[in-house]
Amino acid sequence: AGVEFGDAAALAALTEKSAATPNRRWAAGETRTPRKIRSPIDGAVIGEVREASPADCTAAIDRAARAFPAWNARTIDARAAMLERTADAIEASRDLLVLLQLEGGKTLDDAVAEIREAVDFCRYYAAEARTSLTPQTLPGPTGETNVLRHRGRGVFLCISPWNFPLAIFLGQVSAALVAGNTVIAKPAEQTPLIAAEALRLLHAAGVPADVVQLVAGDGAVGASLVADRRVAGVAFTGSTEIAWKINRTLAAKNGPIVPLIAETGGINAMIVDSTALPEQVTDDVVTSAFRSAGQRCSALRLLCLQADIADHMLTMIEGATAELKLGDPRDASTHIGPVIDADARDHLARKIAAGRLRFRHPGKGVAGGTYVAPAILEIDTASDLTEEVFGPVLHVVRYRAGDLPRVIDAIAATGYGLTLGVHSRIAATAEKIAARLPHGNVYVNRNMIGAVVGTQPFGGSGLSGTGPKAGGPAYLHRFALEQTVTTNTTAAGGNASLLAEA
Ligand code: UN1
Repeated sequence: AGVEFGDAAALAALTEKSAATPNRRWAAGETRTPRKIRSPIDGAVIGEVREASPADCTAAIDRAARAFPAWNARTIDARAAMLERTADAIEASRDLLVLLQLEGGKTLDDAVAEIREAVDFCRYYAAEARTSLTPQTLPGPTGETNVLRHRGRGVFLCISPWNFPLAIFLGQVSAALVAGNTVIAKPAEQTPLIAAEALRLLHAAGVPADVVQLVAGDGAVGASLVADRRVAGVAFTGSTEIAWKINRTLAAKNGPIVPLIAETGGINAMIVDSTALPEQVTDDVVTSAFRSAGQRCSALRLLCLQADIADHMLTMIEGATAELKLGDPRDASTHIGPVIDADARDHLARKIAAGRLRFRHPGKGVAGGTYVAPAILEIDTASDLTEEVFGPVLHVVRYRAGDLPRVIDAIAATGYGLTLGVHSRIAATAEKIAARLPHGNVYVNRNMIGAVVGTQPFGGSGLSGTGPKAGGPAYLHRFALEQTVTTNTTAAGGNASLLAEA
């Protein structure tokens, strides 16, 4: 049987909606010479972006800083209502679906799932703000009141990745906005058009233009934004290397000590012992490693198979992988579309060429596009995989039952701690493995991707990031300034003449 990736009902509902705006010219950004954006599907030019200069960055932060006091003074309810209106608009937008495919190279299933996730982020943070960001009176001695309240920090910088150009972009931005911050959003240079369309919907929902601004550009633009002393916090999703750079730039300012919320990569492992159910393992491995062409930070990278079932499992996994359809993601029957660009494709080709190839999918993709056929590489020990390979490339290692502790140690030694999978019919085995590793999301007897907002808070530790988890109750608090107000309520405290003398 083939592998089912998607929600057919959701897909049908979306495609019944109004047609996408015909012949629309997509554009993002305001200044500079336009740069053409090409689709990873076939290389066709789909729009253009005008990227920011250093002066544009400064001017955008000026406007955001001026807009902050009034935005911060709005009620949480008013800000939350704008996110909810944005969520409604995203659900109704056919253009976003089109752009997720054209610019992001997403399959229909992935594009629909991403729209769902973006909507969930907006609604979840709106609801969370209404409950957890409202002032709280804390218990204390008589004669005083203690109120803990949350306000915005100032200008928040949101730097988002190309692999979830809508959901992560809006997740960061909506959390920062509802907490009272004004926002400079710097989308990945590969996907500015989707970000521009999301921004348009935020503005249409009532968020003032200077309160959330898009600054398009490459890493140099991001670096100049991070270096500005007025930046009161940074939310970043992307590579561990860039998170290090951001950390260094923030520290080198010798300025205010501001929060960095970083969500980075992983060498995500799944351990499969000989008690696991082979059909379930097959489905979950193929989904975790190859859905979204493996371009998720949560994706399975290192499959650890107990030696006595390894050959049987690999035969099943290879059979299921061979059934996946690689090709134009606009075709509803396609499972795997392109990788994001030629650099990614060439990097992955080098990694596959350098490895010990066990299996290669026969697909080619569409001419002019950037496709990578799924590959399975074998390695001798778990510690042989030392870097994240971001694409449809799965590394497999065999272990003997007595060697499980060494496998766990090797996974710990990567320094990453994002997702971890365990397939075992013995509950104690899963618990033992999870207890010895610092991973932020542990998946037992299921696939390892697609964390649900509000249900499976997502994020890791160590080289995988700082937390707090996106889509979880602690996330918003990191965007907020906490202020504890203690007031003397005795006669002395209420005596205005005493205050005047002080
Ligand atoms: C990422 O790929 O950058 O659970 C993070 C998941 C997604 C991963 C998002 N939330 O698959």
